[in-house]
Amino acid sequence: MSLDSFQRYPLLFGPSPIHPLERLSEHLGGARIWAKREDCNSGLAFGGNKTRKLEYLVHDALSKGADTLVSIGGVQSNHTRQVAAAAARTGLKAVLVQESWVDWPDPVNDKVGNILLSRIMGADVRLVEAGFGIGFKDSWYQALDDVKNSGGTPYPIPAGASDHPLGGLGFANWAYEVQRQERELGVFFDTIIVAAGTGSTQAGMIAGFADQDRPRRVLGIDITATLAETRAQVEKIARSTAELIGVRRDLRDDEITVLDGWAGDLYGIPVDSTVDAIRLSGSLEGMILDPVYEGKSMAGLIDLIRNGLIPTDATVLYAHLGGQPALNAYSGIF
Ligand code: 5PA
Repeated sequence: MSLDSFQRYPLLFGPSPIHPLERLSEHLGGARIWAKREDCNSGLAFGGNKTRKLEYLVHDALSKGADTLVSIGGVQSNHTRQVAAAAARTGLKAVLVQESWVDWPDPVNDKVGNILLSRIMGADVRLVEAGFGIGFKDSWYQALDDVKNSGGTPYPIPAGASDHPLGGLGFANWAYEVQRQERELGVFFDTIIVAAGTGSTQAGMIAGFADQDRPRRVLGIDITATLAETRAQVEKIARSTAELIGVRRDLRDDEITVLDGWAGDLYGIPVDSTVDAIRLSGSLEGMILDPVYEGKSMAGLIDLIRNGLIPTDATVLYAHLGGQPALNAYSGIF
C-alpha cells in the first residue's frame, strides 16, 4: 500500500499556504521561520488540523454507510467543531461529547467559540462532566450506543481523530505537500515545529517524511502536560501509519521527539510563556494563536531559537494547526 491508495473526501481548499514570518525571525535574531497555515486550509468553519485528517475518515464513513459521526473532546474542542462542519458538508449527522477537560472560570466557556459554532452547524452537542484524557472514554461509548439504539449507523471518531487506523494519513499527506511546496518555493525546512496533543498530527508528519530522501527534525511540543503518554501515542501512531503507507524501514527512536516545558501544569490552562507567545505573534505578524495549543507550541519555538537548540542557520516551518475560535472563551486573559 502507498498513501495514494487511500481515498479522501475533499474538505480542503487545496495545499495550505506557506509564508515567511519575517518580523518574528528578525525579532528573535536566529533561524528563519516560516508558517504553514492549517487555520486557512478550508472554508469549513475555520478549518484546522482535524479537517485534513477527516478527509480520510469521512470517506471511510460514507463508504461504510454510516449516517452519524460520533466524536469527543473538551467543551472548547476544535476537533469536535471540525467534525460538526464535515458532517454538515457531507449531509451526515454529528453527535459530539464535550467533556469538562478544562477547569476554566470564564462564564461563557460553554457558550462561545467552538461550541457555539458546533451548535450553529446543527450538531447534537452533549455536555459531560469528566476530566482530560486522550484514551477511549465511557461517554463516547454511550453516545455510540445511543445512536445505534435509535436506529442510526454511527461512525466512531476518537479524540482528535488520532487513535484510529486512518488517523495519521492526513498529516502523512501534509509531509508530501510540504515537499512539493519546497520545490516551488526553492527552500528546505530542516526543522518542523508542531503542537502534540492526541498525537496523530505529529505522528503522520513523521511517517510521511520517513520515506523522503533528505532528513529533517520534526519537533513536537507537548501541550497536554503528560509527556510520557503523548510521546507513547505519537510513537504508536507514527509506526502504524508508516506501515500503512508502505515505508520500507522501521522508524528510529530519535525520529520521535516530543519536548516538554511549555504546557504548564495542566492541559488547557495558558501560562505566562503562552500569553507572551500569543502577543508576540499577534503584534509582529498579525498571526493569531490560541491559548491551548498553538500559543504553547510557539512558546516552545521561541525558546528553542533563543537558547540555540535551533541553530541560527536553520530554516524552520511552524505548523499552525488552527484553534483560534477557543480564544473567545479566554477573553479574560487579555
Ligand atoms: C489540536 C488538537 P493532535 O491532537 O493531533 O496532537 O493535535 C494537537 C492540536 N493544535 C494542535 C490545535 C489547534 C488543536 O486543536 N485538538 C484536540 C481537540 O479536541 O480540539 C484533539 C485535542
